[in-house]
Amino acid sequence: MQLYFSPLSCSASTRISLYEAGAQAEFIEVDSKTKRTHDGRDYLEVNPLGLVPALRTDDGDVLTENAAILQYVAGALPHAGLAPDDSRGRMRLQQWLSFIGTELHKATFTPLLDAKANEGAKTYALERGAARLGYLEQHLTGREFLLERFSVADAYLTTVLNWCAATPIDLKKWPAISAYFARMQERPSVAKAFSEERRLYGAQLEKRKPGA
Ligand SMILES: N[C@@H](CCC(=O)N[C@@H](CS)C(=O)NCC(=O)O)C(=O)O
Repeated sequence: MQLYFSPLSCSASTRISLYEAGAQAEFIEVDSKTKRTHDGRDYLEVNPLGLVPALRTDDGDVLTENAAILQYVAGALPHAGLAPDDSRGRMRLQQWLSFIGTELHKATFTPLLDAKANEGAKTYALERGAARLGYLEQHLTGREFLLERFSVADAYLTTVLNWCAATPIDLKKWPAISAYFARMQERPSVAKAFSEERRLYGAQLEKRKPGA
């Protein structure tokens, strides 16, 4: 498998999932501004939307959309148990992947992290985000994971919660989410993925500095 990723973006959830499974993959870094891979290729030829992640399977198929990629990885590496194998469990997994992708990632964090979003958009996202986090807080109270055990949805949620630090969202207001995020960061897969991607993110910022 080849994973096209940008450091600390939503693609980190696939890296975490691959590490959970102890799977081998090639990680191809994409500069989200220039849309070039680290070896200078045009990423738009892989995903015309220019968005990461994209995953090239061992059969050469290119898959896009985080929720689909995460479910593909879980299915390709069944020994890791990253997705429930019963239909009810799969339905719940789909529910949480959709919630994270639409209510948190796109509706809340994208406007808060986007320099081009105006103050009105950011205020709207913060208000709606607070309600979504309140809902998540209730679900996580008394639970270790989103589902019965660690799944690709936890990998995605942990990746998204990591963006709080770059926004006005203070997770202390939601103690169950805060404790969940702290727990998840202690998982070896998450700690390894975040530490590697923090280094790559720093290097990308250095490269973008004028005169670099
Ligand atoms: N619908 C896509 C959204 C992916 C997405 O928003 N990716 C962000 C990083 S988290 C990105 O590539 N942003 C670059 C850009 O907007 O140009 C998915 O779920 O995979």
